[in-house]
Amino acid sequence: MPEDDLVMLDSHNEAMLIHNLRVRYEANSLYTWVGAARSVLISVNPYKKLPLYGKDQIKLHQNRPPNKPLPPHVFDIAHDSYQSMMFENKDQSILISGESGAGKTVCTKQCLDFLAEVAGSESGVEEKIVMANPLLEAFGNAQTIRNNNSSRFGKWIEVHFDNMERSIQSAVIIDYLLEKSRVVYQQEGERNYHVFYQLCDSGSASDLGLGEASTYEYLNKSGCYKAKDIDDVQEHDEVLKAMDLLGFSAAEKEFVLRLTAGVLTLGNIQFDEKAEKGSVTGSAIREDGPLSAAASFLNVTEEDLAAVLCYRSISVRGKTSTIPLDPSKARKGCDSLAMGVYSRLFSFLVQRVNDALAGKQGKFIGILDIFGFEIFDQNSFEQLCINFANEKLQQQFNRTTFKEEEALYMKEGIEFEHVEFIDNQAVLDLIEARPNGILLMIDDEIKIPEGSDAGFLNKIETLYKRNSKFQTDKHRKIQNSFNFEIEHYAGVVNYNGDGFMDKNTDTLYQDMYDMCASSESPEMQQLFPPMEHRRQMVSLSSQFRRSLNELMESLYSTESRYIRCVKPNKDQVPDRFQSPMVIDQLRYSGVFEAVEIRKTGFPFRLTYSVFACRYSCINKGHTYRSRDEVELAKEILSTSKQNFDDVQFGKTMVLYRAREYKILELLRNLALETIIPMQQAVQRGHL
Ligand code: AOV
Ligand code: MG
Repeated sequence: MPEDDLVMLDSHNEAMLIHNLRVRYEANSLYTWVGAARSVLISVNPYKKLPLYGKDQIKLHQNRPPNKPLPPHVFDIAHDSYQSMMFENKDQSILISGESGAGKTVCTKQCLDFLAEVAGSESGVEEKIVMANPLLEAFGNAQTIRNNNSSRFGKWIEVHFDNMERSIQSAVIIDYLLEKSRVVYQQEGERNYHVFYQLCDSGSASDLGLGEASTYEYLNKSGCYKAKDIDDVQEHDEVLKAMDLLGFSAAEKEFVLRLTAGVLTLGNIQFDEKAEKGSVTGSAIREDGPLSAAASFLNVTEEDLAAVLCYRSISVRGKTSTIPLDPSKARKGCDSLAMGVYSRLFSFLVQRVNDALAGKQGKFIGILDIFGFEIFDQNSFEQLCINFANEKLQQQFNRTTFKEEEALYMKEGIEFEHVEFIDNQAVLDLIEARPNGILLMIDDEIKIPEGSDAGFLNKIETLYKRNSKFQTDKHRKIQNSFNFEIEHYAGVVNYNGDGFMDKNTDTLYQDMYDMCASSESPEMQQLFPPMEHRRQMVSLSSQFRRSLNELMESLYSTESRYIRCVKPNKDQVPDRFQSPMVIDQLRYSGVFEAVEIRKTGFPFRLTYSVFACRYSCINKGHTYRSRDEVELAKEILSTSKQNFDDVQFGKTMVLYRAREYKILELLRNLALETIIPMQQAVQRGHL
């Protein structure tokens, strides 16, 4: 019989843990606890619809009778968070992790559905929280080879409650690292963001004068137009509905759709070589059609748009001059305009959603749906940021789990074996320590005029050649490669530093920014505020470090629960459990360590009164003499004639491990089997 808690297994080697998960998965039991504290839940993606969700199931989990255990469920995590928030009056967090396609976003929605159903609100804000999803997913999700609805941004949703009524009052969404490059390029078999296909396929196409998806350069390179199981037309209706519900004005809705069309059209502008003064190669725009369409969508003049695409102002020692761009530079610039506009549009949407969800703030439950650890064949700047975030979260997980356990044992004054702290501070220092952490070094490099990827690499190579967590690629000297390796907690990742500088510079060229800011559209002015001091370099790494540090600070002040999502196979199909893949994922997410921590500690703890209440029945016919509650617990155990030598008696509770728990439960069940019929007999009046 598979255990619904991995800590309860007699043997804790990896093979046993995986076997247990496999047997459960085959019986459609997706969820498994790691420890009786119910703070870590494993969820294996079934890739098929199971009758485990919906209002009835929410009710069932909400009102579960205490003595009738249900199998572990994602709703338990939401339920326990809600209960703890109410009874302990403490902010809560649910941290959901796992690789692409493991089910993080689905889990997030299920937790939100549970809270919306159970807590509700007076203002209807819970419906808006749920409806923010189709809107943000249209603009921030795309079909990838790993997931047909892959979130290309991380998000933290804080749901705030009324401290008295416990109903939902407001919510805040914070987004992290939207993948901008997808707007202009997707690899084979992947799609651009859903919204582009929605626009081309739906009624909005004729309103905007758009053609079919295949006529757009930003959509027709990857050979993929349809996403599996996604109905773009229907989703588009949802998006329009969501915008209405979230209080977008007609003008704002139109602005959002037109700007999206504008980004799409920028891809179709083509550049030809043109001779400029002094036989310099410049660019001319091949056809006016896409240019005038894009200019109209962006609400700028054709002349201004053509000028910023074909020329660039540069200032040298305070003197500004204009240089022509050759077609390849012009193309690159045009793409960066598309990415810059799109990412600002996305931030605008998040902002508008937050306006609609704003309200009084009280205690909150925060849910984090963020990209898991990534090790690809080619790893770049994005993977470094993502893996850095995962290192931070892993540290939070370890510290919280260890600290909480040890603090409790000390408080109870019991003997315990100190488990060596598995801390990944060394890697975090390598990446973020001042002044020379790798992410800070990238920032330094973009600030100097002659900064380059190679310059950055040489510097970190010299700085860290003796650091045990860092290594430059063996072939670097021979092949002049840009690769370096970092030993993350989840494994060694080989990063290719080529392009780091460009990727870290999150700034639109000044001319392009000024053009957008000069638009007469009030919404464009909101996206590109004229007063913003653009000359200051904004780096992605510094923005991300700042928002991540804020998130961590807020997480450390909450009580956390963790959902570790696992993807059972690469093919996204039901009923296929590939053990090697699962082992890797459990290792990345620290599940094996969590089992280890829980196992060496005392995962079962009951206060003396609860213990007596539950287990005094195990000695049938015994009359207890102890008055003191500690003595009573000892008497219960000693009179049972079993070996309970390892049980610990703390100041307020009895603490023990899985072995003792199983014996106690067995004795209790045996005792109840004979007691219950007697009680029933009493109720029926036979005795
Ligand atoms: P992700 O969020 O973890 O990937 P999703 O939550 O989008 O992954 O899940 C991927 C797909 O798996 C969903 O579209 C569903 O088809 C299926 N799925 C997940 N959970 C369940 C479930 N409980 N029951 C049935 N099907 C499920 V990514 O955003 O790509 O990192 O970037
Ligand atoms: Mg997702």
